[in-house]
Amino acid sequence: MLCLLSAAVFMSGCGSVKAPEPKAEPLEVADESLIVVGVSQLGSESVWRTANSASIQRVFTKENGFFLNFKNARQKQENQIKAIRSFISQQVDYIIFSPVTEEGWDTVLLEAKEAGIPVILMDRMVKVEDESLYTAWVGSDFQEEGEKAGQWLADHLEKEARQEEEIHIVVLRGTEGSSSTIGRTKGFSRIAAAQENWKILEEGDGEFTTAKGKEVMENFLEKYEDIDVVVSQNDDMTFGALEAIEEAGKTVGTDGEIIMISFDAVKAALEMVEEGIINVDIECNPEQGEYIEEVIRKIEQGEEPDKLNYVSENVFTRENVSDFIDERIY
Ligand code: GYE
Repeated sequence: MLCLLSAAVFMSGCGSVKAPEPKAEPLEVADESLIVVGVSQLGSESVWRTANSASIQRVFTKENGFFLNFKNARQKQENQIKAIRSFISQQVDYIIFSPVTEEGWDTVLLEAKEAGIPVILMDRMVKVEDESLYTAWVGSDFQEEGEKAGQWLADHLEKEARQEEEIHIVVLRGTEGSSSTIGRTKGFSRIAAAQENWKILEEGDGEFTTAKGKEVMENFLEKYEDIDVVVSQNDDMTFGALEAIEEAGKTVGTDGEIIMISFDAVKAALEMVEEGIINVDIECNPEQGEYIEEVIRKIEQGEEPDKLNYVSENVFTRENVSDFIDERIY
């Protein structure tokens, strides 16, 4: 009976409750030769994210042969799902999106696949049963970034002959459930686990924002008298943490009490590396527009693009940073 009912209501097989078919309403694109791309950006929480969006907007222009429909999901997965569904109903040529968290995409990606629209993931990954639900991914090796941070710290402490001392570490994590948080945490923890004298006091959710980074850091400073290292999973949280540390009357950086490790390497942070305020910044490259364009060009030529496309990245300390600051546009 239930089966009959659901069949009648959803006009589909028993047990597979499907969203109603969206009405096809293709975008009015004046120039038929343009490749139409729908982009769902996850938000604008950080300087990195703004640079990532700018990179997309720079590449997917009419002059370059594209029609861009860009939507900002303001950190909400439901907004991203809505955006993707609207791209499907507009019959765009490609869907590009940066998934706010890894889980929960199977259904909407299946809808895109059934509509025959290739999906290119940008920056973060999805966790899906069927890898054919996306065509390609462009982004960073987050676990490697976390390992680079850990390795830098291990080398630094060795240089300072602090291997015998108990090293107290706090970690400011980014958005829960996002690939960047998962990978950076895993990578750093892997290195930390092999160091007998490292003690991770606590990890807190700073949501990749300056305001939250500051709040979590204030909390850590109240709780722990002796913090040696702050690992902050993006520059925005680092900016907030630095304010909290200054207000608590502690010092940071190459000549200070607290070692600051950051991720992203946006210009304002690189300037702090140069000044010795941040000890090391693990670069995460937001300039992904060209990489995605290359994936699309390949598909257009009937070639199969690589499934995983890693962007190139560096590690910045006071020793090498000066050569890179001037060319930084974000
Ligand atoms: O590090 C952070 C942003 O997923 C790599 O998201 C991205 C991260 C980036 O908000 O600043």
